[in-house]
Amino acid sequence: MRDLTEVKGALKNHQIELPSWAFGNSGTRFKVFGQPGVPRNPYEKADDAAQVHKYTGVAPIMAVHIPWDKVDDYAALSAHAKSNGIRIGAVNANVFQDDDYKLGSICNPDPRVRKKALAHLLECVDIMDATGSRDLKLWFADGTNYPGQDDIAARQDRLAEALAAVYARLGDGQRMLLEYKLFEPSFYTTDVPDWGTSLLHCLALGDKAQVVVDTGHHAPGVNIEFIVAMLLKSGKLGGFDFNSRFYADDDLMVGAADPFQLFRIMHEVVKAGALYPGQAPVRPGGITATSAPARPSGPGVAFMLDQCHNIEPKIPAQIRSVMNVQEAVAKALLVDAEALREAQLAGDVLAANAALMDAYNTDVRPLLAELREEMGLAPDPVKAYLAAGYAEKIVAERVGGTAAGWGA
Ligand code: RM4
Ligand code: MN
Repeated sequence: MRDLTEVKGALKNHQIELPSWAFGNSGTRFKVFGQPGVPRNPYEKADDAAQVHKYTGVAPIMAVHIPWDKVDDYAALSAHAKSNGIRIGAVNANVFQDDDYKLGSICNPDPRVRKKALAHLLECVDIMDATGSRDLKLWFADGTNYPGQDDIAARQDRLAEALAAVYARLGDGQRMLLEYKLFEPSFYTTDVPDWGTSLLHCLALGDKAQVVVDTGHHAPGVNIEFIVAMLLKSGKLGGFDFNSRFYADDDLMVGAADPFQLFRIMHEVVKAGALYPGQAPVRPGGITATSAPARPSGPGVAFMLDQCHNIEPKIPAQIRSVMNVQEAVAKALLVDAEALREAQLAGDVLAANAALMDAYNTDVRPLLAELREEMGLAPDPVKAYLAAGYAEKIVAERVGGTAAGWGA
């Protein structure tokens, strides 16, 4: 069992980034169910994100998605976020909702379309300059539906060319995060379908290019913590898009479908010292290593949520999601690293497994409640949010205008 003061210290330093789009209306391709009180613009999204931070104390960042969050003055949006105690995080590019992109964006066979998509990506870097964002998050819907539809290898060349142009535009302290996804909307090939493809491109580009692991973007049964361990070892894990899935890319609340998987992922993160910039790797013999292997230094891993709350109220769902991540992190921090390593080296299968399971089966909710009280917060964030009347206030105030929503 580790020192609880140190565990709480680590939890205070671990920050979670919220997706602006989680606060807008969303749905499936069958129906978008509107909710009263949803934001009409990115400023109101920032107001809602600030509520999540207000009650959790560990979510001071809101990612934006362009053009969904297009504003005239990004410095003003940044200042608005700041006045609410949060900041603008990753800028997510969107090259998948224009008629021109039917056959792809930067991998499209038509050079005119590729040029248009590249211009959007470069515009996103301009926005990063204005907001002070560190990360450009790139996900491409590019792919094909039918064998023979396009040349698989040629599309990779087009992809590499565009990524290189964006990479060259990045300033100091800016990064490019390349997200992979197995399938959807393309059903035969996807141009960045897996971590191998993303990693190959990132390695070719350089230090500022890193891989994003969206937990909903794998085939069923894939061992995500193995991917995480490999990316951490190579210094190429740029961030997570956390969410839960039962079947495909369900974008449900993280930790809802498989909290044990989330724990296993966070165990790899904690071990590698990647929970927050400056965290030392965990090694046997104490909390941190005295002879830790040199790790690539850098701005750290972005712990982002990428979720949609189609049927549940959005702000408390984001609060719940942050709490779910915190619970997994707390359990990962409680792993007795020394006992685990000793058992592993002794080949004691059952003791090694027990070291992990003991931590996972610990009820960390009292510890987290205590942590919140130390931070001057209510012990139960959802309850405190619901009691404060903000939900009723936005329903009353946000009348008229167009509710933000998927595609809005
Ligand atoms: C994708 C991917 C991206 C997100 C879009 C909306 O499936 O997860 O991260 O920006 O959806
Ligand atoms: Mn994602």
